[in-house]
Amino acid sequence: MSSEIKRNYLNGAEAAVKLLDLHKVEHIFGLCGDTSLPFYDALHRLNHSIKHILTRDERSAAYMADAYARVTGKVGICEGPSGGGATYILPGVVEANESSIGLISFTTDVPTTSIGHFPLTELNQKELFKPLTKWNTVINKSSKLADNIRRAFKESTTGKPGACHICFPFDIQTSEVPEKDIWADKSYSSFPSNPKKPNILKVKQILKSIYNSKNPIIIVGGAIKNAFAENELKKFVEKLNIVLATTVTGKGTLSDNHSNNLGVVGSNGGSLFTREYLKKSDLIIFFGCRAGSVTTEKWQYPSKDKKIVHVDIDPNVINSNYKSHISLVAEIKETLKILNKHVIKKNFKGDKIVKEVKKKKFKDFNKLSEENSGLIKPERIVKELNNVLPVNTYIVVDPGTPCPYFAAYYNFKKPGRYFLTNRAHGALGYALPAAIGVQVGKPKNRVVSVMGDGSFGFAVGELETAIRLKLPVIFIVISNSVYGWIKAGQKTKFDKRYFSVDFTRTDHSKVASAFGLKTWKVEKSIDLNKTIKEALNYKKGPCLIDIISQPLQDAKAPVSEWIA
Ligand SMILES: Cc1ncc(C[n+]2csc(CCOP(=O)(O)OP(=O)(O)O)c2C)c(N)n1
Ligand SMILES: [Mg+2]
Repeated sequence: MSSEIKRNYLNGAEAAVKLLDLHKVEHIFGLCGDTSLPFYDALHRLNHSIKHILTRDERSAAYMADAYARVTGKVGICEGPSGGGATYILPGVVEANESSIGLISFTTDVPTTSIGHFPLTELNQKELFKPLTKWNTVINKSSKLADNIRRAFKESTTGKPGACHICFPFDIQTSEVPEKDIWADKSYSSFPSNPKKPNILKVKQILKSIYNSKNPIIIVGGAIKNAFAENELKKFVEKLNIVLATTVTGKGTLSDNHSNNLGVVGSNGGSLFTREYLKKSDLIIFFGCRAGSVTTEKWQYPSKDKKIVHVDIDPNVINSNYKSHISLVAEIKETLKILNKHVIKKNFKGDKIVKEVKKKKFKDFNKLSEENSGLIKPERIVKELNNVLPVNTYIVVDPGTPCPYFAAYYNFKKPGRYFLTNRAHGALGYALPAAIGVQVGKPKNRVVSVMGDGSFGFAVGELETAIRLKLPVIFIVISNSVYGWIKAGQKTKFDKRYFSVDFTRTDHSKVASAFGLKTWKVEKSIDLNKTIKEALNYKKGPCLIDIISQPLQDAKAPVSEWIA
């Protein structure tokens, strides 16, 4: 029996485990390290309801926690050790923070007493994470541990949700923490919590401004899905029969076949026809949307002279890109509830407008998706998945070919969080680990991860995690042996001076087979439908379909601007 177990007090590592358990944490994604040993030992020995998901890279742990949080609404928890663990975990922490996703990243560290004496893995974690998180701390006294953990839950879920970071030095993990410190406010275990109510006068002004407009359009970002406010939005849209558009992140807030849903606008997944309607609009209503470069095609559409109404929980977003005629800083679900209380029935003919735009938008897509000759077109991949996948399937997509194609053309038949992608940084290698996070959070649903071959290279190691956990994720690789998005940028803006963008073709099906996955390689369009059906019927564990595809730079992608 170790000396640890003979102690008659609670140490920091045990206190942390108990506090996480009290905050209703059920899953932690992470990777072990020397400085994390007391924490792992506490997880091993104590009675709790937390499952630790061992990952093969801390970057994946953070992406998994991010995606898990996106689909469950619970705070995602990831962890990694000092030094390399802390630097590797960063991309997912940043992605969550900038996407307003509640996440806490725990990293461990060398003992506080060794700082400044060149211990292996020494790193100023406080300064590293500070600009990249909503709140962060290095716990330097065990008496502060419980307060710090409670604060991280509160910060990550209130106001504009975001990512927090706690650094947990080795000696803090082994020091005494008083039992009386162990309590939790469970209202901070999911986000958004303590939502800010809107100013009623502003709500009435917004309604008046909508009634006075002729061609209004609502553009929503990810906030409505994050707040589980899809029904409130639907009610509001239907009462006005107004056109609704979304950012890429907001895709699926209303079902794609809802008669008022114009779909995604912007340079990545928008179309000339969605842009045309935006040009005609005389009032743009942004709900929970940053109006960033992609949504607005670099702030061209809507043009700067349009009348703008902007509602967001983050005051920094308002008036940053557009001068608002009315602005409101409030939580979006609360705002929609009050809007619905006061709104009167109007008819802006949104259903008719959307029908016409969609007819034009899908014309080329439908034709291309039916072609059987040549390399498999991205349009065909979207069409076959649309035809075969059940309505409550989660789809996680990477940048490159997947993002614009699924944003523009995938038809989510149910509203909600079924579409995930990393639009804060758009870093390659998100969809593979994120799909694992989704599957852990939603074990009863099917999850499909669609990635470029570039992204596959970033994340392939995590196939082992999927097989170890027997997660029935369907991985799809769009194999074109090129960083296609960048090659398309060279084609359109640098006069086809192709440079350092092509790579050799990997046999992704063989690689995945070596990890133990069931795999298929598809080279002909006519084989795609039956292969996806087979993958769907395979439920024993993860599987992978390697699709030899038309390179993005040769395709007719719904992208108006390749250089973000
Ligand atoms: C970490 C990271 N590095 C570089 C980029 C820039 N980038 C954007 S798209 C892209 C190419 C994507 O290639 P691939 O995954 O093969 O998809 P394809 O475009 O070929 O469909 C690159 C390199 C990025 N988004 N993320
Ligand atoms: Mg590629």
